[in-house]
Amino acid sequence: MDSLLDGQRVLWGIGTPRTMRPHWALCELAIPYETRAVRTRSPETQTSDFAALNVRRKIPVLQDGDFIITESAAIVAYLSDRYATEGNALFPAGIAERARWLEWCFYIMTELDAASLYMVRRHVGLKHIYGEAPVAVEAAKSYFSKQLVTVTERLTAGEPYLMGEKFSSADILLTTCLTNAISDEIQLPKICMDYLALTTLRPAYRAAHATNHP
Ligand SMILES: N[C@@H](CCC(=O)N[C@@H](CS)C(=O)NCC(=O)O)C(=O)O
Repeated sequence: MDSLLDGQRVLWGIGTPRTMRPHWALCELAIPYETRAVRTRSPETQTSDFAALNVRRKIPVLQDGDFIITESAAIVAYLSDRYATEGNALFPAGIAERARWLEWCFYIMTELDAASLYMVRRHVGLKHIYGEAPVAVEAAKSYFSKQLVTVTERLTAGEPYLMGEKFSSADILLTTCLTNAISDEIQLPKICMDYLALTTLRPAYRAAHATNHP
C-alpha cells in the first residue's frame, strides 16, 4: 500500500456504493484529490497503516491534510462545508432547510442503507461470514420498498431533487442507495427510475463512476 502522504487530499476506497459517495461529492465540488484504489475487505485494509486511518478497517476514508474522516454521509457533508463555493454547496443554508436536509440524510442512511441494503449484503454477498438468511433478505428488500414511499411522495411533488430545485448530498446518498437496490434486484417505482435518469446524467456522477468502478 502507498504510504500516507502528509498535506494531501486522498480518498481511500473504490468499488462500492458507499465509496461512490465521496468520489461524487469531490467531483461536484471540483476538488482535486488522489484516489487510493483500496477495495472492501482487501489485504490493504488489514494493514496497520490502514488501521491508523480507520480502526474499523472500512472504506471510504478521506484524508484531508492531517484531518481524517470516515462515514460516507459525513465525508460528503464535510467536503461541502469546507470547500463549497457559491452555487455548488451540497446542503442548504438556513436552520429549517438544513434540518430538512439532515432528515433526508439520516432517513436514507438508516432506513434504506443500514437497515435494508446492508442487511441484504450481509446475507447474500457476505453469507460466508454472516450466514444464509433468505427470510431476512426478503424482509429487508420489502422493508426497503415500504420505506421508499417517503421518496416517491416527495418526487411526485414535481421538483427534481429531494431538496427541491437544488441538488444536495442527500441526492448523492439516495442515488447510490437506488443503484445498489437495482443491483440487489429490488424493483423500483417508475418515478425513482426517472429520478435516477436525472441524477446519473450529472457530469460529476459520470466522472466519479469512472474512478469508483475502473
Ligand atoms: N456506514 C459506513 C459503512 C462503511 C462500510 O461498511 N464499508 C464497507 C464497504 S461498502 C467496508 O469497508 N466493509 C468492510 C468490513 O465490514 O469489514 C459508510 O457509509 O461509510
